[in-house]
Amino acid sequence: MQNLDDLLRESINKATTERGQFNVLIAGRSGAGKSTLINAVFQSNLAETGQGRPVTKNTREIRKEGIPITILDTRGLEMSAFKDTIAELDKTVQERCSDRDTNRHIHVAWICIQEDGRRVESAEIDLHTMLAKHVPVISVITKARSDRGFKDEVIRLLPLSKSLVRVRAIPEILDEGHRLEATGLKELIEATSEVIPEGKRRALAAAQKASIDYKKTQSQKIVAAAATAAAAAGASPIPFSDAAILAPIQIGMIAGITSAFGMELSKGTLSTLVTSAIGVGGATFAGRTIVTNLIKLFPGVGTVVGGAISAATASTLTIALGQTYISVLAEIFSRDPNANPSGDTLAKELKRRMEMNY
Ligand SMILES: Nc1nc2c(ncn2[C@@H]2O[C@H](COP(=O)(O)OP(=O)(O)OP(=O)(O)O)[C@@H](O)[C@H]2O)c(=O)[nH]1
Ligand SMILES: [Mg+2]
Repeated sequence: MQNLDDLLRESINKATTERGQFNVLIAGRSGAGKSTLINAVFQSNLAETGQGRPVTKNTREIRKEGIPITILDTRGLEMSAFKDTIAELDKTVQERCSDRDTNRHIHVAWICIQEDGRRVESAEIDLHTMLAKHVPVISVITKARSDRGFKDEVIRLLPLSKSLVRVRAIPEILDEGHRLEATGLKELIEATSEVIPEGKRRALAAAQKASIDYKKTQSQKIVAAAATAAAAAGASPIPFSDAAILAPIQIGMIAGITSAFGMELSKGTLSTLVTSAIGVGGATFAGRTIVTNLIKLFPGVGTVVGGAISAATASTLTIALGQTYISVLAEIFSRDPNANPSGDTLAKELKRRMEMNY
């Protein structure tokens, strides 16, 4: 018997620690579209979060409680003193990247250049050379509309960039009433994901709102790990009384997915989900409750033989629960990237789908 309250708290701490913190440096001339891009890609209109804390003369640090990202917003490239801006930034980036805590590192830099200017200045070239010494750099062509060879020009002038992405952060209405949709934001997330450490991808998934698919992909890794753990737990058939081992695995999985989707992970939310969807409740619980309830909910996925479930059933139950929960969240956030569903709403929908699908 384990205390449910402790288990919820432990699961939340673990999910939050494993998700970590993702940090991006966004640089570009004034008016290049940095703030617009930040608001289009990340949760919660981050660029409007006050003025941010100044880090150097031209760099502000933007962050918001509950969102696992820090943005270093750098300006001043258009000024004649841009070399000072770059030298100051060099020191800051170097300092942060040598910190023992990887949550302090800068994990990627986006250099924003607007397409209609069709110019790459020496400030941008120098900045990209400096940054590439410390972090992966991605060239971002903003306000994309018609390339006319500009992309190749940027690739030629900023050769140390790992990739280049053309984006249109906000839809554009052309003269004839024709509408150009926002574009390139998902590609920017994918390109970013490729150059950052695996351990930072969950934080990226959580902080961004441009790609629901990316939230799903990162969550699926959590399900796969939980399924492996569940199978190991069931490798010697689990008698019900020992199945308490499954509860922490599944509660941890639900906590992990919730945080990978970027939702606030309160004990209340997690408790509601766990209580009503998997039928664990009260101050203490026995493993048998969770297994019995899950088998009732997923009658198609496993059997109980002589009071024990097999490794296959343990992992199938875990996968069914995880995938169903991902589908609930994906649908809610596809409809509204800024959604903030309550634990109650999630629990009801999770239960409904489990009963419907299995
Ligand atoms: N059409 C179109 N306009 C954009 C796009 N991105 C930004 N803009 C516009 O460009 C202008 C400047 O954008 P900001 O996001 O404020 O630029 P910034 O880089 O943050 O500028 P500073 O904060 O001054 O350094 C605003 O009027 C935006 O609406 C885009 O993708 N398409
Ligand atoms: Mg701005």
